[in-house]
Amino acid sequence: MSYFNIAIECASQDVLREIQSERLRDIVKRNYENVPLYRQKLDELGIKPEDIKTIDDIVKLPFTYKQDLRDTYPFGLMAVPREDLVRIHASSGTTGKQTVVAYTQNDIDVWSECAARSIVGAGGSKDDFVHVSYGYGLFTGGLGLHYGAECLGATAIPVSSGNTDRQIQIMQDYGSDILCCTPSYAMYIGETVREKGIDPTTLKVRAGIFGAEPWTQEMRREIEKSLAIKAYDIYGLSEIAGPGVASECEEQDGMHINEDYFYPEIIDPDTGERLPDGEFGELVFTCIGKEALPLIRYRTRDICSITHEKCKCGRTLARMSKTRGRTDDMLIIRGINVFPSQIESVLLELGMDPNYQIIVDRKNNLDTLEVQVEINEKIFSDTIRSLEEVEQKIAAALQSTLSIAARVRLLEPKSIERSMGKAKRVIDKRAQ
Ligand code: DLL
Repeated sequence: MSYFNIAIECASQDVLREIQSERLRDIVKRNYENVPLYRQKLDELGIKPEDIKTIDDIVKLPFTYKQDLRDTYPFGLMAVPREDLVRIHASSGTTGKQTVVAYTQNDIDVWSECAARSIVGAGGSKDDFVHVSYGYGLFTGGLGLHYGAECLGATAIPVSSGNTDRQIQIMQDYGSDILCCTPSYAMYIGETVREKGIDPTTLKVRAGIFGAEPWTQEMRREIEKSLAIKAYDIYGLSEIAGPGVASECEEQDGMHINEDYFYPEIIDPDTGERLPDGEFGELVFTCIGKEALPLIRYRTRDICSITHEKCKCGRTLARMSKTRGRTDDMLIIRGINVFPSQIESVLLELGMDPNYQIIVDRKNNLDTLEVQVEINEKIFSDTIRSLEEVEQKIAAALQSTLSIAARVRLLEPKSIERSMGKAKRVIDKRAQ
């Protein structure tokens, strides 16, 4: 088993707590002194930086919301002078104003180390070619993994997203060892490899580091099969750092959170109360090691659970589960909570490919749910069943999982647009 920074990744809880406490004291003080919004929030609660002594005191601190970043757009929450910033990124958010984030040189170094830990966690080493097909630009995916690869001493191939034929050509010609992209793009690359008649085992690539959007265990199996690799999940968000906030090790049993820099909590999104290990709730991060934007108790809106149990890989860093969606992507259909990931699980379990779209509408004051999914060769070759029967079977499975009726429409292969970045699965016409 290899680690990038064994002293931290396998540290005892006491050592970690010591680091976390010291860094928390530091960022609370710096935020109080340099960021008007934090001074105001703390003053309103009657809290002074001296009141924060250990990491357990974190519960006394106020939350930070995406709206706070929007209200202070673009640079109002920075805790350092403008000239100390060396990099800007922005959220890929599709609604509202973008949120802008910035980094000092030290922040970039911290983030790069975290991304390097992720690559090692996925079995990578300095001898590998790391093929980066996340987009480069304001989105953190491309540059995040790129700097992680360089920090490790591996060789980054900055392909960026798009031009799938060229991606495959480069994989073949250069011998890429590790592929980094969104899981939906990995599916598409796998599909293209198959269409070109290339045997995936002839490609050198052995692992993939896929994230930036939710994906299910079923989708992992599909990707692993189509590219003959092991597929690892990586989590991050621009407000906190970018890819590498957490990622899977070779056990593929939860994503290790780099909690020496990003202190995690799970809370009940309605009451703000902290929840124990194992319970699902909203993930909240405090950027305890950052200089430019050391956010305090940032509400990610991602829903997951955390465990502090030691992993079989030897790492002691807490692990987060795959996300179950976001508090804001949960659909409420006829009063019932529906997560797109539940629909994806049902489809994949029934042998469909993850090429689907969820369309929610309102007709005669009643919410409607339609799931469109492409037929694939497996279904085609199954001559015993008519397509109508397949639709009915999927509808019945959705009804039993979601407790809500859905109309299922099978579409021709390739009729749903493929995504090279984050896939857009849900079209909610009620909001338009
Ligand atoms: O998506 C950073 C990233 C890039 C992560 C490349 C992993 C790989 P944002 O564009 O700010 O940053 O979007 C952050 O994406 O709050 C989650 O809702 C979602 N997300 C990111 N990674 C995962 C994942 C990047 N592994 C938002 N599983 C987050 C589920 C994820 N959702």
